[in-house]
Order: sequence, then structure tokens, then C-alpha cells
Amino acid sequence: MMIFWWFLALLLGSVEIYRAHECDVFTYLDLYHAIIGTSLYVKLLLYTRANLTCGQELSHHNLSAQPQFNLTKPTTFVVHGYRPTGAPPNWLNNIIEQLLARGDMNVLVVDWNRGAANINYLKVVTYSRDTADNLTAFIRNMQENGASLSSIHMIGLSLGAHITGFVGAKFNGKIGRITAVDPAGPQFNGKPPEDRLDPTDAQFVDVVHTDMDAFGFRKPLGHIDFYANGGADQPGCPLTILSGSGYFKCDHQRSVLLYLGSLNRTCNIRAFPCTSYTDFLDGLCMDCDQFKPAGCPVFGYDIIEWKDSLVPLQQTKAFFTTNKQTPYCKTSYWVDIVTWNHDTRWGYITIKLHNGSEVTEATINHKASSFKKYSETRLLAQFEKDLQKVHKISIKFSRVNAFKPKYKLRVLRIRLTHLERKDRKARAGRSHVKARDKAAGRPLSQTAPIRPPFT
Ligand SMILES: *[C@@H]1O[C@H](CO)[C@@H](O)[C@H](O)[C@H]1NC(C)=O
Ligand SMILES: *[C@@H]1O[C@H](CO)[C@@H](O)[C@H](O)[C@H]1NC(C)=O
Ligand SMILES: *[C@@H]1O[C@H](CO)[C@@H](O)[C@H](O)[C@H]1NC(C)=O
Ligand SMILES: *[C@@H]1O[C@H](CO)[C@@H](O)[C@H](O)[C@H]1NC(C)=O
Ligand SMILES: *[C@@H]1O[C@H](CO)[C@@H](O)[C@H](O)[C@H]1NC(C)=O
Ligand SMILES: *[C@@H]1O[C@H](CO)[C@@H](O)[C@H](O)[C@H]1NC(C)=O
Ligand SMILES: [Ca+2]
Ligand SMILES: [Ca+2]
Repeated sequence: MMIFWWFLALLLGSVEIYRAHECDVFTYLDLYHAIIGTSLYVKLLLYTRANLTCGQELSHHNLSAQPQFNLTKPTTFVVHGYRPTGAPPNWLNNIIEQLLARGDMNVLVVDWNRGAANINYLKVVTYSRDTADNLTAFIRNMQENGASLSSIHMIGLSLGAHITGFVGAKFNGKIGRITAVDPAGPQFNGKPPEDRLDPTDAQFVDVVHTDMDAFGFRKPLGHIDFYANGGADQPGCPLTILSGSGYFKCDHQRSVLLYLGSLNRTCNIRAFPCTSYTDFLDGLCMDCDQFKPAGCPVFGYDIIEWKDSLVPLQQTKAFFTTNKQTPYCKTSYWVDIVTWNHDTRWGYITIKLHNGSEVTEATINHKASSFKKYSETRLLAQFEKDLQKVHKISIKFSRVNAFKPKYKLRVLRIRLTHLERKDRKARAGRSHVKARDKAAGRPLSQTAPIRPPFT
């Protein structure tokens, strides 16, 4: 009998030890659930530096039940969006680990998958309001237990971005920061501020747009709105449905990859405040003197460092271009070209920089550039790589009208100025660059190598 009780005690003891190490996970659903519909359940999963991969479900009503939840530390909420297939977001572990690498904080994953997984998007939109009300009650509870609203950062993706806005409005914009990662457009475009995210919802609201022509929101919603590659379509994403299933979500999901890249500091993406993407591509917005000494805003997690200069401006739109894969950041140069053709030439320019081992290319074809005898044409060229020491520049010139006969661009001088390190200049002297006739089936244009004297 004694042995039996011992055995039982041992068994119970080991079960208890096992339970203490158990992790709570994101709700896993599938298409079946999405089709029959799910009813809302808001699960809060806490992650801390104590264990980056082991989530702990929090009680909505008793915060002291989870001792790891330390309210003197800042808290970052991560709020996902619509989940039409019910599967957990694949970026979740990544964002949790990157946030905790950046700071000692509570990361709270707001798992409202029961609610977000439903093929009826309109139903999900109504659940987003309920989720916001639920989170509002939870944050009030946090406040009553000593947390300050300023130390709260909410990161909302897609539909989740509007949830963070609804919560923020309930606290009269006193929450520290809201980050919207491609905020949802359908059912929100054109709505008044109380029915969507807007700059009054938090002390600082930063937004990135990557798919404003489909799943994303078009107009600015924050103190700063970054429009990646203009905000509608992303490089490397399929342009037609024939190119695969990525067609539907690639642009929208790129926002998450860009944000993760800013968190892990793969490379800094400088953005340029401007009224339109075309003006930015034309190089009309390269001057960030108003942000001295910080310079042009850096996209992503660190934009908070520009808060004091951005908030007084109320709303700022900023633009940047990216590569089609990571590292996403490009390197910008001013290209100043002087030509000596008798007649003014119009055309597109492709520039290659060589450093002995690598080559990087920039194409300026969003519109035709004009080259007038002896006057300087200034272009913005964005290269996929930052080559440390440029040995050689080559340029390709192609005519606007490919059916017209070929002609040469007689280059008197080219000067490249690195935008970040203005001291880094590259110059080249006299050269001919031929433009060829595309329609004739010959190479689009001739590449003329120019050997510049570098310093
Ligand atoms: C929030 O949602 C959870 C689970 O869905 C529930 O247990 C909790 O009571 C809700 N909070 C409020 C204030 O309704
Ligand atoms: C984190 O939790 C997982 C799952 O319980 C466990 O396997 C792992 O050893 C833990 N890591 C640390 C550093 O405690
Ligand atoms: C909250 O949880 C703690 C720890 O589990 C427990 O001691 C306490 O009694 C709970 N409080 C309430 C009001 O349930
Ligand atoms: C909570 O966090 C603060 C600040 O990091 C720290 O000083 C304190 O010891 C922590 N409390 C507990 C119970 O871990
Ligand atoms: C940073 O994040 C991006 C996007 O998820 C990823 O592609 C890249 O490999 C990461 N880099 C490092 C150094 O972790
Ligand atoms: C060329 O630039 C790349 C990228 O900055 C660098 O890794 C490489 O070492 C450079 N090569 C030479 C020969 O300078
Ligand atoms: Ca609002
Ligand atoms: Ca798009």
C-alpha cells in the first residue's frame, strides 16, 4: 500500500513538472473551419527572453497568474489579420525572436484565429471590432496593475492594423506606438477615421504600404506612411495570375518581410518624404535637411527615432524602392551627365558599376530623360548593391521610340555621387554611347565602358 501511494505521488509530481514546461501554441485551424466558420476566441500568448519559443497563455482577468508577465517592462502586441486558410502565420516565430533580440519586453501575440479564419471576410471584419473591445478590456486591466500606456507598442498586420487603431482610439491616442504593416483596404478604404486606423489613435503611428491596389489601404493612415516601391506592386512578385498562386498575396506579404528585415537590421532602407512616387523617382525629394542631423527617415522599427520631428508635421508620405529579395535595400546615387550631341536626345539609361569582382545595375526608365548639349542632366539611380570601390562605369542608352533609327549619345562627362556618403564621387570623361533600334532585333543598346579616374 505504501509503495502504491509513493508511486502515485511520483506520478503526480512528474505530471506537474511536465505541465510547468508545457508551452501554449497558436490556434491551428484548416480550410474546413474557415468554410464552416469559427466563433471568436481571443488567446493572448506571452513570449519573453526567458524562452523565445515557448508561449504562455495569459488569463484575461488575473494578470498575476503568469509571473513572467512583468508590467514594468514594455509590452509589444502583435496582431495578425485575416486568415482565410486557418493556418498559423509563418512569420510569427521570426517576429517574436527579432523583437526580443531588440529589447527586454513582453511580446504578446494576439491569436484571434478563431474569428479570423472564415471565408466570409465581412464576418471577420465584424470580429475585428470585437477583438479590439476584448483587447481594450485587457489593456485596462494592465493599467490597473501598473502598466503605462506609453510603454505599449501594437504591431498590426493587415486587418490587425485596424484592430490596433480601434484599441488606440479607446485610449484617446495615449498608447505609445502603433505600427501598421500593409493595413487592410477592403471594407476600410474611404471610411472616416473612427472606422479605421488614423494618426490620432496613438502617440506615434507608422505605416508601410505594399499592396494598396488590392489588399492594402491606399491613403496615408499614420504620422509617417512608407510606400514601398510606390505602395502598389512589389518587385519579384507575379504580375499575372498565370504566374502562380503568389499572385494573390505576394505584394501584401512583402510588407512583413520588409518589416522583419528592418528588425534584424539586414540593411537600412532610407525613405524620402515626397508628395508622389513619380516625384521621388525624378529625384525631386532627395533633400532631408529638415531631419538634420538624423537625415532621411529609415524605414521600419527604428523610425521611432524620428518621432519628434515627424509628429509636428502631422502626416508625411515617404518613398523608397527595394530589390526583389533580401537584402531589400538599394543604394542611391546622383548621376550627372553632360552630353554634346547637337540635337537634344531623349531616352532611357541603364548604368552598371563594376568594382573588379562584382557588377551592379540601375535602370532609369520610369520616364524618358532628356539630354541637351552642354547642360547637365541629373538623374536618381538606385543600384541593387553597394559596391565599395567602383573601378568602372558603363552606361547603356536606349531610344524612347524603338522604331526610330539608332543614334549615339555623346557623353562629355558623367559624375556619380553616393547619396549617403556624399564624399564618394566617381567621374568619367568623353565617350560615345550608341542607342540601337530595338525593333531591328539587334541588341537593345551598346554598352560603352568608361574608365574613370577614381579617388
Ligand atoms: C476576451 O476574450 C476571452 C476569450 O475569447 C474571454 O475569456 C474574455 O472574457 C474576454 N474579455 C472580455 C472583457 O470580454
Ligand atoms: C524553451 O521551451 C522549450 C519547450 O518547452 C524547451 O524545449 C527549451 O529547452 C526551452 N528553452 C530554454 C532556453 O529554456
Ligand atoms: C490569480 O492567480 C494567482 C496565481 O495563480 C492566484 O494566487 C490568485 O488567487 C488569482 N487571483 C484570482 C482573483 O483569481
Ligand atoms: C520586472 O522588470 C523590472 C525591469 O526590467 C525588473 O527590475 C524587475 O526585477 C522585474 N520583476 C520581476 C518580478 O522579475
Ligand atoms: C532578416 O530577416 C529577413 C526577412 O525575414 C531574412 O530574409 C534575413 O535572412 C534575416 N537576416 C538575418 C541576418 O537574420
Ligand atoms: C566589390 O564590392 C563588394 C560588395 O561591397 C565587396 O564584397 C567586394 O569585396 C568588392 N570587390 C573589390 C575587388 O573591391
Ligand atoms: Ca481611428
Ligand atoms: Ca498589388
